[in-house]
Amino acid sequence: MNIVLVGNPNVGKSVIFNALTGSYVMVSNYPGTTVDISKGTGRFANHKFSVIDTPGVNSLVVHSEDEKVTKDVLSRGGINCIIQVADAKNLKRSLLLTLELIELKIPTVLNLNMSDESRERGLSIDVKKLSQRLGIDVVETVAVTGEGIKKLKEAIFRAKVPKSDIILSEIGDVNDDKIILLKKRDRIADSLTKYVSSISRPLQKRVSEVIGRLAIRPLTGIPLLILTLVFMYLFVGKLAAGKGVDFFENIIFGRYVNPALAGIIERYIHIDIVKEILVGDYGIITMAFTYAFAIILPIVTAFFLFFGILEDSGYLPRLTVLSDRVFKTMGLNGRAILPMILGLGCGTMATLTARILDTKKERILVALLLALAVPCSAQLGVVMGMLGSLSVKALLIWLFTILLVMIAVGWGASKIIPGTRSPFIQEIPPIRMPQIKNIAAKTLARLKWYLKEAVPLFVLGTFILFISDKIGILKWTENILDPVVVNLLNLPQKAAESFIIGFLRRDYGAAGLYMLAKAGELNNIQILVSLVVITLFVPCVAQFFVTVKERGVKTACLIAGFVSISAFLVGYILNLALRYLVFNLGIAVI
Ligand SMILES: Nc1nc2c(ncn2[C@@H]2O[C@H](COP(=O)(O)OP(=O)(O)OP(=O)(O)O)[C@@H](O)[C@H]2O)c(=O)[nH]1
Ligand SMILES: [Mg+2]
Repeated sequence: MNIVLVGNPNVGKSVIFNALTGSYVMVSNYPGTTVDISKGTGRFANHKFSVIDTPGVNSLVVHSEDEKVTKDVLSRGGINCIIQVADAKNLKRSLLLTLELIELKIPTVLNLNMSDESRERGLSIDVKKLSQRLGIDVVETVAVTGEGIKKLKEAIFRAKVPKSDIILSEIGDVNDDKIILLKKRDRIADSLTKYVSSISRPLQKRVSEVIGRLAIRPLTGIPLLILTLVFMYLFVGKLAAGKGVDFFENIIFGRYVNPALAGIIERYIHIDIVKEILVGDYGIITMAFTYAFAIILPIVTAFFLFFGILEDSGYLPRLTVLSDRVFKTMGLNGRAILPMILGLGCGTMATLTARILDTKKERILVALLLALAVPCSAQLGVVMGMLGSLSVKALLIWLFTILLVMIAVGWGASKIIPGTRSPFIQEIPPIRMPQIKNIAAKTLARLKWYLKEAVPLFVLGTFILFISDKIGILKWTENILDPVVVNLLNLPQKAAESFIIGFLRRDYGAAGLYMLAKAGELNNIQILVSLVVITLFVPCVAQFFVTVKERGVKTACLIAGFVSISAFLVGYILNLALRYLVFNLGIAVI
């Protein structure tokens, strides 16, 4: 039996998917979390069924690429049951989609999810009547607590093709400002939404609502954003990248793991070259594992935790409203901030999320800015850790430079790339208390993915360096890069290695600089310049390939080329400026 979950964005489809299949796909409190399908299998009463989770759609008349994914699934055929997951507190909008789904003539179940929130708002839905009118089962659930999931599973086996005589005006008056699909309509006698009785209840001013509103208004929203960033800096940059890394590097690895491994290798391995591959200058243990586990793992763990809380709170969609004006200068609307912020988690995933944007121009612009100016979590953590040991001034210079470059390039590119900017429509979900269970599951899923994706690349990168070093290519490449790295950027020759392996993984490159700085081979200006360059420099291999897949080879290569040149150019200018200020004017800028 093939079941497809369909519904408006952010209504809880993915939570329902997880509940039906027992697996975990990402769940976050903003529309556009799911941008591709996920498949899973579930079992109920000795029946096995396959379930597909889809990106949210507002209508089957699709606008963006993520919506197209859903439409494609629905038109592929072979579906035995559609579960339309709906937000119970937003019934009108849900029923508009139901009307479209009816046309497909596929057995359907209507799932009114989030009924806790609809109850809280004093709404009560006459499920029986609604079910009779539609001719299908209507099941209320609270996906996050599991309430009603059993009933939903039972209903799957009773799924029927809905009645087809329902007309648009039956949906009732659509005067909710959240609904953008229809203009206000007159309520007719038997409107479907009349099955909703609203018990008037004095609306409590909840703290969450107040915070939600404060986050959007510039006067309070900007200080709140700064506060959030400061928290992130303290938690990720100071605590994890400072204390956490110290602990892992010096105590766990330095005192226990490395000596133990060295002892084992000393005892059992007598071939020099193997020893060198494991614990030499470019050794898998000394370099790849130390970078991956001692430096980056504590940082990304902290970042994923912080980020998960941010995602689940419902703050991000509010940030899109706050920043709409800034994004306008870059030919984008505030919605583009979602992929950009997700890029702080992982640029590869974020490049996929650009699908939620409506026009091709916007998707190209976001792919470009993601490749250029948005550091990923691991890289950002290392950068913050290094800047944290310099000064807050250095951190601000780094931030200012990156933002300036982003806005300038965005502005310029939006003038060159043909196409239009779409109007800004953003649905704002309620502020919700993040659930520890989801944050834990999400962080674990991301860490697993990090280990699976990053560690093999770290090992590969280290091995490439090892071989290149042995046969002399490394020195040769460094010499070739000399004019740029040494003359232009005024960095030591060894920094070239970090830029080279930055191709494989951005954080790997940053970790290389971290080690260089720790060894005292970089002065303050050099640290700042190298960090700006590595932040702007090419996206990692994975992100490059995703850009190829989403935007085509030509665009991806153009982006990579442009980004590399800009990175060095900006680094060069910054280096000149900093040196002028420090040496000629004697101003202690850092
Ligand atoms: N209070 C409450 N929150 C819920 C319920 N179901 C889901 N949520 C929350 O709603 C948010 C969205 O859930 P998702 O499962 O990611 O929604 P989705 O429909 O898959 O969203 P997209 O993939 O973006 O279309 C998350 O913060 C969930 O924790 C529910 O029944 N009650
Ligand atoms: Mg989802």
